[in-house]
Amino acid sequence: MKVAVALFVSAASAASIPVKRLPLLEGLPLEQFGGVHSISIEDAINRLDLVGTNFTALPISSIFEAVTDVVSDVLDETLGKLAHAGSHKKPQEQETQGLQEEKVSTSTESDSDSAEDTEKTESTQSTTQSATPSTETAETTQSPSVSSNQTSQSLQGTNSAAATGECSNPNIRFEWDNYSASDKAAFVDAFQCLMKAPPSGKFAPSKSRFEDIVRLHQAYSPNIHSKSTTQQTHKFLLWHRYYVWALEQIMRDECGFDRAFPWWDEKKWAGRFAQATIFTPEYFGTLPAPVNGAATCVNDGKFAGLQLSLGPGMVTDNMHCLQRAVNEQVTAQTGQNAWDTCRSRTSYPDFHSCVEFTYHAQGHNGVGGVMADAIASPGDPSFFMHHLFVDYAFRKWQLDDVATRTTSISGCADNTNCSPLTLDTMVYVGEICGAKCPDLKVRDVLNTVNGHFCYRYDY
Ligand SMILES: [Cu+2]
Repeated sequence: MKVAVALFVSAASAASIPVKRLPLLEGLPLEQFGGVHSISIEDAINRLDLVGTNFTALPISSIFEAVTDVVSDVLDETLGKLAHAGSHKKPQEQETQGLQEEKVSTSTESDSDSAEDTEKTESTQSTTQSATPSTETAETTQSPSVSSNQTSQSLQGTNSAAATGECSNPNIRFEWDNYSASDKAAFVDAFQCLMKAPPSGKFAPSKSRFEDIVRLHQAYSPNIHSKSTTQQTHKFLLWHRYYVWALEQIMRDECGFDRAFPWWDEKKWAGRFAQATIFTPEYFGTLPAPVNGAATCVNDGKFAGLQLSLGPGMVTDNMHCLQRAVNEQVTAQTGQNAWDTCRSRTSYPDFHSCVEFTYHAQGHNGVGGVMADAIASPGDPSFFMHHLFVDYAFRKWQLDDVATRTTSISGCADNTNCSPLTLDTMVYVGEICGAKCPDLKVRDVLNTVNGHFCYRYDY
């Protein structure tokens, strides 16, 4: 026994010595997460309205000086770190970045076509394209009971500009509170499955298949988020739509997830996220407050004790716990008022800016900790519930003028020079779900029931 005690003491002493990759069981200081760039809804109204849709013509005006450009700072800092890390030989990291750059010039339509063929072959559902008139505005609630029987996503329609019809049998995403307990459990179990699965090797230095998905967002984040209200990319909504859909395919194909997908009606929990029915010990774990200026590790729920190696920011190989730090004053800004304000915007760039900088950002920052990191936030699985809500918002806004908003696009394709965003602008998710995730054009991801996707929401 004495030997055993001595060993124990020895181990405890060793634990007090900083060792690389030692799991960090305490939360990190809040400032390490930076914060997702946000402005108040009043600012959105007063400031973004002044910008209008012509972002390129607007000089950097003093009206924006009061806006804290957190994301820009974080990106500058972390990109600096990445460049620095690159000099330390991080070949995989550079490869991921290089992959994206390279694809700008090498991707072809035929890639997408061949992927589509593959998808059609694999699909368990009919993939004939419906020629019936649009019924999108009549999306209605259906019984959640069908959710348990839905099969894997079918890819319907075509990737060409000629696609006009809707897919015939879209998957339905059910609001969390309309989703059965069995479906909820299966959904969080699918995340666990990905966390236990080995990394593919294509998204190094991720440590699991789940972290592959985090790494994709981390590596691409400079290109898919606006830097500030004056340096925007309006790819954000489109890219995240594809990203969340890619998660769905991975869960289905690699973890046997065979249910409908959920979405989260976040606006009904504004100001009380900690009471939301996703943040419970059965599912995503509770939503703790910060302690002494640091986030708090999540110690209950299906992801209790989860250790992440990616983040904050662009940092890799940095083990830390899944952590949160709720701020209900911030979550209070994600409610109906913000929803209505953004939904009333008539141009895509205006709607996009409103969402990205208001309730999108405040949903991230309000959960806090990992979620308040603009770059590595997918490490908290609740990221996907938040972005399912953002995609729901995008879809609802599109349905308000479906003929226009599912067939046309405008705004900036990048957050430096504002090259025009067009239907032919490419959207990449690093082929993270294999042949189902080819490089696509905006036209392929603009509609959820036509093009590359075939899903809709329960209401
Ligand atoms: Cu993002």
